[in-house]
Amino acid sequence: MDPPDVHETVAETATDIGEMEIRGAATIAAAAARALETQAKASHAESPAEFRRELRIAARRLHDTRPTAVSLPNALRSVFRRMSGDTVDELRRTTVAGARQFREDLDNAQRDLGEVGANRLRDGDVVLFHCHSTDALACVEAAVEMGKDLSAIVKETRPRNQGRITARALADLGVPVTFIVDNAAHRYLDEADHVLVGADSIAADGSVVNKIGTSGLAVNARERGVPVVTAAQTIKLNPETLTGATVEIEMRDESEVLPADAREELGAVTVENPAFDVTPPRYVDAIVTEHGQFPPESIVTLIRELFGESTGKPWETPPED
Ligand code: RUB
Repeated sequence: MDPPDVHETVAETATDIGEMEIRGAATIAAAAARALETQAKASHAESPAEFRRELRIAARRLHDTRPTAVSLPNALRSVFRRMSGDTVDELRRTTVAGARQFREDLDNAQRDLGEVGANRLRDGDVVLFHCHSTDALACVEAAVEMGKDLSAIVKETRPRNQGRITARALADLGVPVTFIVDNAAHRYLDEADHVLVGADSIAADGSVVNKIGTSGLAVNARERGVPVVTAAQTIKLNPETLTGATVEIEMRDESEVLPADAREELGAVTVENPAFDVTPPRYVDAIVTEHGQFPPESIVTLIRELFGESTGKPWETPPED
């Protein structure tokens, strides 16, 4: 049960993120910022302290939905950083403006990284995709706009089948798609010129946390000599990590893996459903961001430049104060 101060839009957004109606790191970040904006607009707080408290409760509700995509705490932190003022009206105005600015920056970053990533793709290339990443698709969209003919191999991405969303989006861009089950990826790597994936979190050592199956794909791609490119705007950089090992990997419900009857037939076995995995930096060739493309080893410098010491979680301050 949500506290009465949490606006219904915040509660609905949090539920939708948890249930993956809203999914993908960039989309989650934008939705969280929008929800804080709604909370700020609708607030009846009678004092600045009460306003801040409401925002903290809302942010905490949003934060506790999915643990892996760092874009979510980065989005919340960004809105809190821009919230300022000595009156409720000022706080409201700066929060609303901050949330809007954040979303605009997100769109611009995706567009800019798309252009950077598109320059890696040559006319006639075949690109292999895992899961559904709007950052990865932005690279293809920009390449298509540049007049390049690409084709795609898309992995189904069990258990949630995000590959279907990617296949549809690519087809809409006019890119011919071959859709494969996950287990066929190794065979099709021989036909691919690039593996292009997104990220939920990138650790300071350049480890890429992304949809489960990314690491196996990257290891196989390295063995076949196919470059692995991660498209990730800098909101995906995780300022609180040294290696991806410290990022919490979300474990989701077993019902996503097996329908109830099949689960019952299996009987006394454990079913696990990790949503993400960590690809060590040695299997990643380039990380494409809105600031250019980087080898994984130089991500630490970018994190220092962009985040400095700002890694706190303002929404964790007790709401009572
Ligand atoms: C989505 C996923 C995507 C990243 C990047 O996982 O792993 O590759 O979030 O997406 P889920 P984007 O479907 O479990 O959320 O580039 O759109 O931010």
